[in-house]
Amino acid sequence: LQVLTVATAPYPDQRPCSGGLRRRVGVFQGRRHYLHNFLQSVFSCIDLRDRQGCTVVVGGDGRFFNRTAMEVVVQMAAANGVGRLIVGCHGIMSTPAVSCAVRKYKAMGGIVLTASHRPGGPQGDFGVKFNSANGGPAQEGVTNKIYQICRTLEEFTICPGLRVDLGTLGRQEFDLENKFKPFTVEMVDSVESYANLLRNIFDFAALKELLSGEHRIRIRVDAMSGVMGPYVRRILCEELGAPAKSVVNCVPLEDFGGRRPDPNLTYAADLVDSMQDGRYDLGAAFDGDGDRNMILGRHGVFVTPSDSLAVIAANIFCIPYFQHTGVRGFARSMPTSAAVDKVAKATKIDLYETPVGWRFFGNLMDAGRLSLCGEESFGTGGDHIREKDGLWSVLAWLSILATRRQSVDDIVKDHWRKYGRNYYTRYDYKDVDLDAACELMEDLEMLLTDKSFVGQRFAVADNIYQVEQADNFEYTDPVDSTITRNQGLRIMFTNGSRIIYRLSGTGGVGATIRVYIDSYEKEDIFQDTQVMLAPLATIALKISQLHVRTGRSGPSMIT
Ligand code: VG1
Ligand code: CO
Repeated sequence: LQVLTVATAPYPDQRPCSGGLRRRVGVFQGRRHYLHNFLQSVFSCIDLRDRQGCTVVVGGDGRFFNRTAMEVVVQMAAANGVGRLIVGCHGIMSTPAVSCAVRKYKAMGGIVLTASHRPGGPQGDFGVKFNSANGGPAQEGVTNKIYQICRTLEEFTICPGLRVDLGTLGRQEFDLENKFKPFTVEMVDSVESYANLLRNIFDFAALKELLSGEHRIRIRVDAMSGVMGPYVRRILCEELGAPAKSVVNCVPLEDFGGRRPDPNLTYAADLVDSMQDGRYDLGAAFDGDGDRNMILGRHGVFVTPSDSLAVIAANIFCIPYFQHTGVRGFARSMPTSAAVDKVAKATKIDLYETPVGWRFFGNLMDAGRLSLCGEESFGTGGDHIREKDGLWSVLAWLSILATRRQSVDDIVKDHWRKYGRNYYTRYDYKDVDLDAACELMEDLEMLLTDKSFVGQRFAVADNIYQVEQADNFEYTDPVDSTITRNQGLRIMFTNGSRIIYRLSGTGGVGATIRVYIDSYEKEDIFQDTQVMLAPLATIALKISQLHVRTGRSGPSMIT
């Protein structure tokens, strides 16, 4: 097979964010060699000596353009000296399964074709994510290097004649010109190796008893027509005995059936509705690539992701894996509620507060300092891989239910009784004018880093909040001492409440402003979240002048 070098012109906008490069499908289709350029930069960023003959894992969430892109990945990997590609059957593999495979096959890295929870289809989004040899999202040094190469790229190499059969399991070999060794593609059953990983973490016999034994509970799991369908069918139904009808939307669709594969109360409303009548004891949904999860209790009672993390932490020894490894540390991203902090304190386990994005957790895990972590954005996971893991989180909850034999609701309420409750909400303002958003953040930083800001009191009705500390969050990695700055504006009040302002790093057009509100109550734990947080929300809007400055009258979404 012929290896071609093709001349190209660089795109200055290919800066990868924490979720890789995410763009409208039209951008990938319409701009000449847009995908090729980015992939070349990914391959070029791997040192030539490391790249020759190495193994790379490729998966995707099955969205529109996945198949086309997969062919390009294979042709370019071959031309760039990769020796072996591990590919999910039909080019489909969840993000956690890719992380698992990178580690299992000792690959140089992984490529995931996904735009996560973003909509799919010809009018939707597509994306390319690059993971490092530890199986986790690439560190900033790597993504910066990719971006630098992107900006000056003049050519890429490709084997245009290479045709791979994505539908047949097993090994396919290709002889390239000027190469001694054939290039091999291994189509693997990624569900099987991922299932095997979970078998070694959880007590499958106990879970099987829970889902299909005499006193079984009923579950409802929505794969949202994303990548998770085959995984939940195989693991929850075939292996753990849940009835077939307990899993829905299990066929991966290119447009996710027109719905957004975003597991929250807004986009997984069908699931919430189907749980209203109390038929199911636990409900769960995933995002397109299977790393995010939402947990619901009977009647659709919502467990916030921050509470989910704290509850798993408090019940961590219901999971056999942690009985063996012990617990090295807990972590949460900075905007995630401080609920898990209370568990860490009570159990005297180290707690890390990191910037948003999973890569910071990966570093701590590699150093043996972290066992369980999570983000408010519907992500939880352990150190078995280096990505958040949706199905792992569901099995973690099932393990807790199997051990405690209580309802989801009672477990959460007991948790609040013991540790107090962090009321938590997030306001998103989408598609805000970029300049307006940046100016808002700059002015806000000036305001709240001024010396006079600390000690100020804000009152709404008879609630008074006094500022204890305010800053622009910065993180020093305890393992390699790298400093990451500018990670969100924080206002911390004397009673432990927090308001955080942050610009999304994964957005497409314009800016998305996120406002996170976290408030701790020791006694008053059974109130409505939005009612409880209303005074802080008012203060958050007042301080930032958010509505005046963005011309909005309310958030685009509340989670
Ligand atoms: C969002 C979430 C963040 C998450 C990231 C990738 O980032 O807030 O917690 O790690 O998406 O998730 P941002 O910068 O838009 O707030 V995924 O499922 O897309 O890999
Ligand atoms: Co995702």
